[in-house]
Amino acid sequence: MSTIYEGDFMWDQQSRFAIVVSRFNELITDLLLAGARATLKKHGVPDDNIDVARCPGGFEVPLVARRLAASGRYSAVICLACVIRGHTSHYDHVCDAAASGVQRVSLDTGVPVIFGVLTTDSVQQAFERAGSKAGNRGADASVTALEMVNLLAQIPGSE
Ligand code: INI
Repeated sequence: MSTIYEGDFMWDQQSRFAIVVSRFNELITDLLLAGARATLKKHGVPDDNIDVARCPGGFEVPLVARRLAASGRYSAVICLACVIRGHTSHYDHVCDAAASGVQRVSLDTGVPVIFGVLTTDSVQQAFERAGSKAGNRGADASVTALEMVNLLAQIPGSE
């Protein structure tokens, strides 16, 4: 008999969520944070079950996420940052470090660590993805976190 595992967005009372948010491009990351919080709240997660850690930039996000994920306190860690392309290769280094770091933390700890990091060519593109015409990547990250927690709880051996 075959099994299909698929998470829904139900929230289990014991679940706690951590959000790591960078201060770099704070005008935008504050909007991502608001979107992430509002979406968790819409799905029934009380503020008391959401902790927030602020860090300097996207480059630092994986280390903070790792500490939070390894603490055993959180069902998922949501990572929020905003990297905007400049005139040097700095952008690429920060993006690569953030993306590979977040994925590594997730695979190393077994905790869903969600990549809600905007990587855009302009400030305008970033605002569009932080609550204006192209949705809110922070809100999307919270939906992904809820689904991943639910999905992993169904798969044997995931505890
Ligand atoms: N950090 C960001 O989160 N976004 C950026 O756009 C950015 N730019 O463009 O430089 C950025 N740089 C800082 C970096 O994340 C580190 O905080 C810094 O290099 C110290 O390690």
